[in-house]
This record gives sequence, structure tokens and C-alpha cells, in this order.
Amino acid sequence: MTEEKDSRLLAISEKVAAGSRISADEGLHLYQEAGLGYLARLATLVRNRLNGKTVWFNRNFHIEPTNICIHNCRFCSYSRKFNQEGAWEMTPEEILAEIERFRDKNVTEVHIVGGVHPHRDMEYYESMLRAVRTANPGLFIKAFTAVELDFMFKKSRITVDEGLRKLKTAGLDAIPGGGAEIFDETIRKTICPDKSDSQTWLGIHEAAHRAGIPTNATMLYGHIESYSHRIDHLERLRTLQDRTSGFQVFIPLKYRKANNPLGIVGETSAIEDLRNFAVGRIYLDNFPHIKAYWPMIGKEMASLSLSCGVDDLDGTIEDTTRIYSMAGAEDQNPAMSEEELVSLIRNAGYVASERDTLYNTLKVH
Ligand code: V47
Ligand code: SF4
Repeated sequence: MTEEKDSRLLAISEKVAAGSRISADEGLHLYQEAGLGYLARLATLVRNRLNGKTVWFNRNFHIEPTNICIHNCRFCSYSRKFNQEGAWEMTPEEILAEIERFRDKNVTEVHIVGGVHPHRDMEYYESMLRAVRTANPGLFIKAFTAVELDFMFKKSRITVDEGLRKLKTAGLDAIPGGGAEIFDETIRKTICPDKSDSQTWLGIHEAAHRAGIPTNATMLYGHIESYSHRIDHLERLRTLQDRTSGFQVFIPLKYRKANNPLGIVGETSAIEDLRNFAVGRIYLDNFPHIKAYWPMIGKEMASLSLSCGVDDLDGTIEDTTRIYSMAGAEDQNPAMSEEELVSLIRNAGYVASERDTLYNTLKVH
């Protein structure tokens, strides 16, 4: 059936155009039946309604303090056990040296995430935050996935609410979206059997929102999940966001197959990646932003993603994130100057706006 003759697709597009919410069944129908052009047009309606012609970026850098991890996620190319070749642990001095290295580069945010190190407890992470805050008081600190937080709170035998309160006092400004993967319990059992479960991930984000800490949400897609699993994931995020409004942005993460045991399943096509951005934008009508992490997908795909609902580009400054380069990301040494990023955005027909972590405008280019 062509899209024009699919009355269900037409009904969905009328709903989206009227600003109404689509159901889980309708989301699934979009994934199953709508072509890229159709989805791109609908997603653009939603993105223009929420963000006009603006595409945001921020000047951030990443620190990965360790890749030693207690978990055994089958999609992970990066984690190591103690004494295994390729394992690293940064000392507090090395972390501060990174903060120093970026001092004069006009950055506004540091993103700190790593493996779940078995010996690190609350005290360690609180003192890391305090040291970073003291070294550069103006820097926003976006740190620790819900999976890292789950471990540190349990290790230190404190509640989630208490743990978040302590970390906030020590300097935590925002929480990144990692560790969400796919919420469906059966898929999770196969791809990340021993890590924090979906309820824990969602519970920590809900508690963060209650505590006034904004968070991000990701979805790792393109491995063994079906479209229904993706919709279930989006639905759980949309439901929580209805309650809290604490999510700032949704970031779909394309599964990359290099150097990890799941590799056998292959990777999604570029068309499928763009369709996925678009369905995310259409379905998550209560998420203000959709982000593409360009070092993972490459500059050309980042540019195309702007026509599929994406309004935020991440990975602005000498991105040295190893979780992707080790998994086979498009760009092994990703770096984009501000001029390059701004012209990528302008050439796609949008207005580039530098933002801070909370999406306040710092400069319109
Ligand atoms: O949770 C791990 C993913 C995530 C692979 O919040 C992989 O602003 C693809 O969440 N192929 C961590 N993905 C990174 C993350 C993130 C990145 C950029 C911005 C933000 C933000 C968050 O990386 C993990 C997992 O889903 N990941 N291995 C892989 N082989
Ligand atoms: Fe550990 Fe994160 Fe890798 Fe899972 S994805 S093994 S939690 S570093």
C-alpha cells in the first residue's frame, strides 16, 4: 500500500499536524509502514512547533575516569576487568589536569561517565565533584549514568534521594542519559543481563527530577530489539516525563558492532537511523529536544538528522569519548570547530544557537 492510500497513516499525520498525541499502536504503525520522507515531514512539524528554526549546540568535553566495570553488557566494546589489557583508571590529578586542559577553550560543560568501578563509593565521587567544582566553578557538571549512581548508592548503603542530595551539594548539575539501553526486560536479559534494571533506571531519573536535577534519556537501538520494544521504551519515557517534566532531551544511540560480542547482529542502515530519529521526535511530544551525537554517526548523518526532528548536536569539542571509538564509530578522531558546526547547521537551513546545559541561549550565530 502506498502512504497516500494508507488511511491509518493519514489519520496519524492529521493528529500530529493538530498537535495531538499519538498512541503506542500508532507509533508502531509509523515504524512499520511510513517511509523516510513521510516521517521526516511529520517530525519537522513537531520540531518546528517546539524549537522553531533553532539547532542547539554546547561546548562540552568528556572525561571517562575508568573503563573498569563490574557489568558485562554484550554490546560494550570498552569495559575491562582489573589487570586486563586496555584497562585504565585516571587518578584525581589526571582528572583535574583534563579540567585544566580545557580551561581556556570556552567550554561550559564537562560530561563525566565511565565504567562501574567496584571500589568506588560515594565519598570518592563526592570528592571528585568537589575538586572539579573548585578547579572551575563556572563549569556545569553533567555526570554519572543511573547505572553508576545505582552502584554507588548501594555500595554506600544510602537511599537514592539521599545520594542525589549529597551529589548535588558536591556539585552535580545534571545527569546524562546513558544506561537506559532498551527497557524491555527480556531484551535486557540478553544484552545487559547483570546491570541495573529498567525500573531502577526510571526510578533514579524520577528521583533526580524531584530533586531538581535535570536529566537526559537515551535508547540503544539497532541490535536484537523489535519496533514494539522501541515503542515500549519511548512510551515508558513519555509516561515518566508527563509526571515530572525533568527530561531535557532524548538521544537515540545507534548500536555499533566493532569489538563486542553482540557484533554478529550487524548494524542498521542510514535510512533506518533517520527514520528512528523521526519517530522519536513524533512520539515524545513532551520532550523539548532530540539530540544527535555526531561523533557516533558522522557529520553527514548529523546534517541529515536535522531534517528528521533533531534540534541539538552534541560532540563539539575534541571529542575523545572512547565508548564509541572502540565500538567502531564513524569518526575515530572526532573534532569539529565552532565555524564548521555553525556552517553545517546553516547549510541545512537552520539557525545555530550555542546553549548552556539547561538550554539557555548563550549566543545566536
Ligand atoms: O549507555 C555502549 C551506549 C551509552 C555501545 O546524556 C553504545 O548527553 C552504541 O549515554 N554502540 C553511554 N552505543 C553514552 C551516553 C551518552 C552519549 C552522549 C551524550 C549523552 C548525554 C549520553 O553508550 C551506554 C550505551 O547505551 N553504548 N556501547 C555500542 N557498541
Ligand atoms: Fe559497564 Fe557501561 Fe560497558 Fe555496561 S555499557 S559493561 S555498564 S561500561
